[in-house]
Amino acid sequence: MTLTPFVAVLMGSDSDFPVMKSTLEVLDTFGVQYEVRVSSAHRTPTATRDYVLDAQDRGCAVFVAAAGMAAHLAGAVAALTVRPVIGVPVDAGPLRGEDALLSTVQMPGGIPVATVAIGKAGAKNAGYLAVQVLAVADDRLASALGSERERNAADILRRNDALQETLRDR
Ligand code: RP5
Repeated sequence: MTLTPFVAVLMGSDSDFPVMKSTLEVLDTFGVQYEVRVSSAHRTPTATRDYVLDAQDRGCAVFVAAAGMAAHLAGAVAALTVRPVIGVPVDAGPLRGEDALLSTVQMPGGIPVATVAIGKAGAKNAGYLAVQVLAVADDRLASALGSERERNAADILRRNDALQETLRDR
């Protein structure tokens, strides 16, 4: 039986969801299948473990794991699977995500977490990175990613032209 690869998006709390909507928007844009779970490395360690192992068995190709503060979720997921794990440090708490960034990125050798930027910008890039991983074995996704980059480049050139015009008319 061939399993359809999907992305598993985990977050330590439902309070992370407003940030993680940015990941889901990107996955929706590219028509990628995903599952979303609230699962905490600290509050529900056994459920997190059970979900990761089950998702891997069912064809999860990439895990995205988001957490704030002492953000160990991505690392805990990475310890359980050899699938790529993308970590999103969430800007929760008084340190505004700098604590989560260091907790997520400073993994020991052999257990990597591909860590993106803090907050919504990182969540968006987590979506793109997950699509890029899937695109290694999916020509439709690779072509859609390429087309989007071309549109983005054309948009920047247009904005530069508009700025040059504004500067000329000053
Ligand atoms: C982390 O603590 C979660 O990922 C969240 O970013 C933060 C606060 O969680 P709540 O107290 O809002 O549930 O584990």
